[in-house]
Amino acid sequence: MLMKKMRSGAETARTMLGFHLWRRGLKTAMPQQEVLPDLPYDYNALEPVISAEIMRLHHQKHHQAYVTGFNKAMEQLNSTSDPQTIVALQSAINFNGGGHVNHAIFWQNLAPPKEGGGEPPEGNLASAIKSEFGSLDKLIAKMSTTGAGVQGSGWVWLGLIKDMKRLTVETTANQDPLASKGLIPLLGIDVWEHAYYLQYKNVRPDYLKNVWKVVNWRDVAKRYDSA
Ligand code: MN3
Repeated sequence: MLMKKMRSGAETARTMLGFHLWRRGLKTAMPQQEVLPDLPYDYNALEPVISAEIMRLHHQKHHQAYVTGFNKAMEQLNSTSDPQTIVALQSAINFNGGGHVNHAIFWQNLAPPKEGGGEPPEGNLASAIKSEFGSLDKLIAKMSTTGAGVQGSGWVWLGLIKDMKRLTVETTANQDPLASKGLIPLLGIDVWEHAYYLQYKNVRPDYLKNVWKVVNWRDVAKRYDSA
């Protein structure tokens, strides 16, 4: 009898707590917070192409800052109905949200050589590259030249024009995602100085010459096949 009473007391408490949380949830209905995704390899796994120091800072500081900035802006967005405030928040959302999206792709686009980094693509993607650019080497040359020419901070991309099923090389400024050009991102190379400066100093073309040794074409091909 006593046991039954205790259990029912605990049940009541749980129910009340649930109701309380449910009410709080209604009041502050908020999208789930974004979190920094883990790297799929160790910080030093891309050496000597990209140093552990760069990878650690790039992931723990830069990517984390985009995640934090995006969450903060979304929190502010969800706690206001003032149009001026909402409009003013858009650039923070685009910049930080774009940075989060772009880096999440970038980490997957890379792999240590012992896990397939630098190995040429096979299958449908290999055929598509050959028919669009002539050869993988020509695509690499085109992306390297295009990436070196990005003024200031930005990205060079291999993207897909979905309705035509055609590949294209494009750039985006700052943290604009490739989707802002209506394209599907397959491979993105970060050409912000923070991606290479500690190791390559001002010589961005050297970074762009070496980065291909750690490009994960298997991941790029998977994105192509599932697009
Ligand atoms: Mn970056």
